[in-house]
Amino acid sequence: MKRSLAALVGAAALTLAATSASAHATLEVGQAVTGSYYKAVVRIGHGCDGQPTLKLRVKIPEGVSVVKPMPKAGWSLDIIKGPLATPLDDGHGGKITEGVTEVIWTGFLLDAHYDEFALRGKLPDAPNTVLWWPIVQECDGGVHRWIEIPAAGQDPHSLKEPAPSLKLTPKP
Ligand SMILES: [Cu+2]
Repeated sequence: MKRSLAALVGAAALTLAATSASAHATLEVGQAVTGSYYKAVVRIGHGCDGQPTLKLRVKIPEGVSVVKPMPKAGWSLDIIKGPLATPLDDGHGGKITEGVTEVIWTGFLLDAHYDEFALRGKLPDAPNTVLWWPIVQECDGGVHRWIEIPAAGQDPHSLKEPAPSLKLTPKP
């Protein structure tokens, strides 16, 4: 009796983990070659406690440059620019000191529906590091802040609202 209950609880925990991983705000592709152009596709699996999503704010990780969001029918697009913490080489002997720091989509997405939001950018040359993409999902009467970053050694799955991560792999 005790054993079967434990097995049941274990199975339930597994189901929960699988559900939350697919339901959070996540990146379609979680790893990419360092220094390459990367298409970030943010997947939104649900609203906030059943409420529809009205706004999505995606913070661009430091070092990601030449960011261009992909326009989306039914959604307006705002691009926030700011000074870069680390100026980047522009490839023509100069420095890029300003860049896109945040992309904001405003529209409407029912909790019952699923959608994807895309942008493209050039990744920094930092192999074997992880870039975190904090996302704030604003709903009609609620908010999800997908901004939690695990501490060293902490299991990201233990976080309630984890930021999506992108692993940079070495150049082939
Ligand atoms: Cu979720």
